[in-house]
Amino acid sequence: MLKLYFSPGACSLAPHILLEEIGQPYEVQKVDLKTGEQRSPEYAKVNWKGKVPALQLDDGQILTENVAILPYLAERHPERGLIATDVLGRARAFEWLGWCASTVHASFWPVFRPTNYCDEEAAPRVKAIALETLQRHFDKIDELLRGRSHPLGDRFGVGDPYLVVFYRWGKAYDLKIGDDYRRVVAELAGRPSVMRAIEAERIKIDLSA
Ligand SMILES: N[C@@H](CCC(=O)N[C@@H](CS)C(=O)NCC(=O)O)C(=O)O
Repeated sequence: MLKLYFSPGACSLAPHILLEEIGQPYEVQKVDLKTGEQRSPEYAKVNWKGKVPALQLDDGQILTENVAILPYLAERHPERGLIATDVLGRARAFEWLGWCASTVHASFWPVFRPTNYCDEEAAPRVKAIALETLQRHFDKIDELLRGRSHPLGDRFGVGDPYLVVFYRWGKAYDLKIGDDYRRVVAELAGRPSVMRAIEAERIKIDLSA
């Protein structure tokens, strides 16, 4: 059985949502990022990178990185139609997931832990600059969602769960969320798979303006 190593509200929420969408039995194991469990010798045996998500496959192998885990889950269940099957459609999915993981997510790092990038004195400024960059990413996401409900195609799929992850983080740091981005997250928040993953992680989606 698949097993997802996750931390509540972390980027591991994206595969958690997808696993719920797929609807096959799976296990979860919480990794407490607040106490540094991700850096423990036990967790290093699971994922030497010290990060969530990590997905344990049926044969015990571990798969890491959302850009790998999300398409893997989607393509394991072609019957769910969670990812395009044509060459360009798949490339579009990787294009979106790559931007989410390597640009949007990475832009949060200096917000979460500015002192990884500078000394204490410069930290507030580094964080403020990162938030300005993130606001531009959020404005772009809002623009991309104008007149549509999904980042890829016209149905829920591999590209949607990241929207929930970033929205929650953006709200926590008072980023301005555009009307279209909020509308799409409100739609996602009403989806049973999203509701179940949110409930399982004991977190919330604040849809207030
Ligand atoms: N490149 C990885 C990034 C994973 C990542 O940054 N996970 C964060 C949570 S959102 C984490 O585990 N952080 C723990 C730490 O840095 O100590 C992916 O996209 O899956």
